[in-house]
Amino acid sequence: ISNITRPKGYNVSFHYQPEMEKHHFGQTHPMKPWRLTLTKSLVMSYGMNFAMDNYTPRAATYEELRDFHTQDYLDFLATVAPEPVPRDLDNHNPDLKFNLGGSDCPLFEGLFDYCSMSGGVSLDAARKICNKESDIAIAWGGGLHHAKKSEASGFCYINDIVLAILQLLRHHPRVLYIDIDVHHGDGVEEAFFSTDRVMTCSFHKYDPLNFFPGTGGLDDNGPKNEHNPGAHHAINVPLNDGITDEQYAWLFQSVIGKIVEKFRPTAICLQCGADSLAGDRIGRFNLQVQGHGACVEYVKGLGLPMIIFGGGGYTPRNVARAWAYETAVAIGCQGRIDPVIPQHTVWREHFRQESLLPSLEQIVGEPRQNRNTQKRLQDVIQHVHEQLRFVNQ
Ligand code: ZL4
Ligand code: CA
Ligand code: ZN
Repeated sequence: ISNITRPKGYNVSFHYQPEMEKHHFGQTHPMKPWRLTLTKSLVMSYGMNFAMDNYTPRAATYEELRDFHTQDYLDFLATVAPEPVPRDLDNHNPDLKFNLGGSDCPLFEGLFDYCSMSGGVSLDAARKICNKESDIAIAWGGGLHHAKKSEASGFCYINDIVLAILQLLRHHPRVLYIDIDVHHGDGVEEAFFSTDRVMTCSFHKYDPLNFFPGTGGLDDNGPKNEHNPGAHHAINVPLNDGITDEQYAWLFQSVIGKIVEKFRPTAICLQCGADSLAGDRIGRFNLQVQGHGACVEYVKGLGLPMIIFGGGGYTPRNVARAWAYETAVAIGCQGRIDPVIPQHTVWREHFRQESLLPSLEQIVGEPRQNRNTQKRLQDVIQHVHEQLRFVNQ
């Protein structure tokens, strides 16, 4: 018998497309869509599915994808064949058109289906927020924040977040986008660069020469031309390796608290990339499930309609931990779930590597050295507060 019950007074919906997890970027590629299977399995083994409305969304249509992406890009994405990689006479790979076919954004079997399903999941979440059937809509299969209107980038081909925000803007005057993936949310920032109806705020590891994508410095706040309405509507929180739960939670709350006070969003989109967790294959931070989840708790506490997206996350068992915990936060049952991962989780063996009683919340692994000084974080907060002086809704 499950101790998980439906939350009183609000609705949580879970948007999940099981076909997504069957796609593979390639044997050793860090992006593993089966982390979604692991997440869903954990969510269900706790019985959380009984406390939410569950949807299996249809894929986004070509027309829906066209709301952001260009026709020539979509046509190419829809028809390009994965194998064999054709070479021209100079031995160049002509598929690197639109940045497709390299090691970050490979061509694989069913690529277009995978992309349109990710778009479909996030659009479905946005529709449930617009028609007020959901207060919190969860789309772990979305969150692909690097995709540009005419270009693939950093494991992302279709920007499902931009599509979802465009949908929200049909009903909401102001949308706040928050991004806790360890990478800069450049694609979303760029898409809404010139509007004051969307404010974007990304927290990320910043090292222009050594860490992807190299953008998102403290002074990157939108168009420099004061007459452009998008000026001051891009907020960036650049960080160094090893940031801890305590520092991150403090930073997150001071920055987001001030943004909400000044910008007064009517809906929030939260990208929860799990590569900001400790022990990630690509990320460099020291966040635990608690610290990552505290961001979701804080945003939920603002009481605004919200979409929760997935994103990065390259140590699958930790991705599943964080996203299952954050699903519990959305439902409001995080205090009532057993910290020991249930026996009947399909993927128990992935957790078993760590201990006989693997914990949902405890990430096992060597922490990184913390390179974030308190002084630097204070300067970051000060700068953000200064930017927001120009914003008045
Ligand atoms: C891999 O092992 O920094 C891709 C990518 C494929 C398989 C075998 C190929 C080996 C790490 C990454 C060659 C890999 C060379 N395979 C990758 C500048 C780079 C050029 C490509 O979380 N090489 C590019 C993108 C980032 C770069 C991060 C984060 C997405 C998100 C949202 C995207 N690209 C240097 C790297 C591997 C691979 C191993 C890899 N790629 C790590 N970081 C990148 O924000 C979903
Ligand atoms: Ca980020
Ligand atoms: Zn990332």
